[in-house]
Amino acid sequence: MANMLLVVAAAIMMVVNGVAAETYTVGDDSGWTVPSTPDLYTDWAADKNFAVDDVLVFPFSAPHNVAEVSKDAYDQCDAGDAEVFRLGPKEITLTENGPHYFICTFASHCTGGQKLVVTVGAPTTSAPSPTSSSTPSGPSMAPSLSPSSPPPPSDTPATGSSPPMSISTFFSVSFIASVMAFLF
Ligand SMILES: [Cu+2]
Repeated sequence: MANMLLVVAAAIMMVVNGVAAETYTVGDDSGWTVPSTPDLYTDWAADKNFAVDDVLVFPFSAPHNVAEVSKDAYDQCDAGDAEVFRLGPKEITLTENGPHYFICTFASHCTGGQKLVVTVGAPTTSAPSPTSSSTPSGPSMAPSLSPSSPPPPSDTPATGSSPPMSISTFFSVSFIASVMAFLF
């Protein structure tokens, strides 16, 4: 029975967390190299919506390499003490929201355009804000800027009071209920 509950819990996590991670080949057919046009990697990233757990594959061979660096290092093409991966192809998983900067540290390749910035979790045109628990930012910011209605005083009877459900919580509970109905 405990095993069954574990399976159910795993299924719920998959339902709540949604889509699987994507894998992107940097530069597509061009690979990771000094590009023929300086904007190749900017253009490559421009039409993609990167998410946490997506994977970038940098296809290269010596003498190229890849390092994830700070914005300053990216701007100045100076990797400093960042870890440099010299064996390609190299897979790098995007583990955090925000911008990620990559350069090749060999000779002047970076200044020649072998540099990439991808932004993870960038707002898309129509996506609702995710209810994922991984990002604690959000409604706590700027509480005084909007003049919208304050929460009304609650006079609901004690028997009916419960915290509001998010959509995903609702579906999770529904899912659990249907599984339980199936099991018993
Ligand atoms: Cu290079």
